[in-house]
Amino acid sequence: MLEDFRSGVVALIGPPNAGKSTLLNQILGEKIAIVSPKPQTTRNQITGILTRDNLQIVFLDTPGIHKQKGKMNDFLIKSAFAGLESSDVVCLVLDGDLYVRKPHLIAKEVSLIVERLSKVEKPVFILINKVDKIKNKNTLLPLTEEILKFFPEKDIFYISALNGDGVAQVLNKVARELPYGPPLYPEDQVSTVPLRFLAAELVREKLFYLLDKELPYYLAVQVEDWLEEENLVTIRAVIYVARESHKPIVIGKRGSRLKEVGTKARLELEELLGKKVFLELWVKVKPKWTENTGFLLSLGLGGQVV
Ligand SMILES: Nc1nc2c(ncn2[C@@H]2O[C@H](COP(=O)(O)OP(=O)(O)O)[C@@H](O)[C@H]2O)c(=O)[nH]1
Ligand SMILES: [Mg+2]
Repeated sequence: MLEDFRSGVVALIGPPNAGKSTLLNQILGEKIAIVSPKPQTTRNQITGILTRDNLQIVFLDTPGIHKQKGKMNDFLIKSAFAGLESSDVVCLVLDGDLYVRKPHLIAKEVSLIVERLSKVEKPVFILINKVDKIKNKNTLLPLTEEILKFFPEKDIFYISALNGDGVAQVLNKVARELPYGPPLYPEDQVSTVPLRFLAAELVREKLFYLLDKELPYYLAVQVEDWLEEENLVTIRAVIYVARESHKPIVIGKRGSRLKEVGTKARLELEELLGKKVFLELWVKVKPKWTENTGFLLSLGLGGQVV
């Protein structure tokens, strides 16, 4: 019955690498947000839509909140905080395993967030993630006490975004906080993210895994052509690098790295689209693109609202 239907927006915020995108994928049972072991993988605000019998939750996966400088980072932070504004409930995701090992990082990572959250007048839940990695569960109590110093009186949940432990409890609790109202999106829609964008993101994810250290932060991927036929989709994407010297690294010896990226991304795209995919990748140099407002906007950065 529509009178019982609840719908609303939940922002997933937190430091980079806490597991926000993994959590979103876990909740939806589908991969719509890319994930990597390196921080700051997520650049755009990604929406994931969960629809159940009498409930629709629109999740905003946001870039991590961090303190780095530069125009792109300003855009990322803006996008993360835009999620805060446009949501009914906020879930703050924290890497519990990291903080058990390095408690001094708590203050460093959450200070920016504490400041902003103190002004938020909506339910905020703290999700302590990666508990599957915490072998000694006795460490959870001191960790919780430490975290509560920054967020007094907030509800705490222990979850594993990776294997799903504790996630159902969070969803139940979140659902009860959402306003009554009709669904915001059709019930079969899982995301508002366009397929072209998802394709570019999958390429970027593979680059994150195959390239070392800093380089992935200076890469952007854009789909330039998308030709859909009955059984085949032909996709042409450009990988932008910031320097000439980055180009051979991305391409690899006799094109080997680019080939590996292409194969891995193609296989996932074929699964996603249910069709054969021909994926053509090009590498182009775009100096200082991370400071180029027009280009950043063309990548969809800068925060979008639901
Ligand atoms: N063991 C474990 N790893 C996780 C969990 N959640 C995320 N990760 C890993 O942490 C890394 C960062 O995850 P990601 O979702 O990209 O973090 P985000 O930057 O907050 O979106 C990835 O390597 C994930 O596989 C979890 O619950 N348990
Ligand atoms: Mg992410």
